[in-house]
Amino acid sequence: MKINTYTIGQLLKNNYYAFANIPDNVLAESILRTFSLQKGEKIVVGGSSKVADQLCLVEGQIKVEDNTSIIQIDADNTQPFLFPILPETLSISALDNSIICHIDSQKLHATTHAPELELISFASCPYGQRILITMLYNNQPHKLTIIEPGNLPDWFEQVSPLGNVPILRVENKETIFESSIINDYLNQIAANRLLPENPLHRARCCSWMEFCSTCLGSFIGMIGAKTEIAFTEIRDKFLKNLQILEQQVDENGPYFIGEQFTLVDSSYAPLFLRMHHLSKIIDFYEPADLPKIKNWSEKLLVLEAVQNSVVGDFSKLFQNFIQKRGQGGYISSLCK
Ligand SMILES: N[C@@H](CCC(=O)N[C@@H](CS)C(=O)NCC(=O)O)C(=O)O
Repeated sequence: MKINTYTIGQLLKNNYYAFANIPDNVLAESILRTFSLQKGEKIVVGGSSKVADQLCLVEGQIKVEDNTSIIQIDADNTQPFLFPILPETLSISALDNSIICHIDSQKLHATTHAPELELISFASCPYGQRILITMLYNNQPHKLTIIEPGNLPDWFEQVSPLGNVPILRVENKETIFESSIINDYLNQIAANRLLPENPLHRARCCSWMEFCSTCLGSFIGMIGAKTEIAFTEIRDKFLKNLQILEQQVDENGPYFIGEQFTLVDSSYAPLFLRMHHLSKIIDFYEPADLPKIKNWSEKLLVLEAVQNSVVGDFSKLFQNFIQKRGQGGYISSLCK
């Protein structure tokens, strides 16, 4: 009998995904996300038929090959493959013995040792919201500590060298700052990989995440503008950047790079949410001029992870933000 040893990477390269003994409580969706499954990719499912059924539900997106009978799980490997306990290796063979593979689970090892995470942020902070979206999308257990600008706790200075939020406290000792670095860390420790593997594609995503920070800076500048003229000037610059972004968004969506949700999406969702709310106060742009961004934004704003990343009533939060940040400014004058 021919025995091939595959690593996850090799399986991916061969367009094969193998899942074994998946417990019923694992959602098919999290499997799809974990492996960033794309249209037409082959998938072999063993174990829970309920999960296999769920995967069949997304047929059309995913081609499910003979979902339970094609593989036979080694009798020794009765542990769930994905969560919560990963065996060091897992042997899978087809009934006709045409495929035997040992999957190296090292890449997924992180899921068994999830560190304790605490996000420290302001309720209104879009950079903190990025982190929250990433954690919610990845189903990463976390504690959320909301602090107030202008009323910072004594310990804050110790954990935030730049005096900014968000801050991620790990295992109640190490702290990390800067939202893109935090997101990158979360992505590395999660089973889900919210960035492409290809280094160039990955770097491209990181570039556009940086671009988002510039857009957010302009957006906050619009809120703070003292006069209508100052507002219009910043608005024009902001819209010019959105036009540049529009060219970069995948033609078919639904996400920035296409079918895979990435950190680019968790970065822009807070901006789109704020744009949506500012539009209720002032007609500051025409969504039809940015059709790809319009579709992308609509898709993001209905995602559960995005909706649950809002702390309290966002309308009120945004109004308060305008009153504080934009005190005496043009936008705040429109709210009275
Ligand atoms: N580049 C930083 C920007 C973070 C930032 O600007 N945070 C704001 C809140 S949204 C902040 O903490 N400002 C200090 C303050 O308001 O006291 C990141 O991406 O994490």
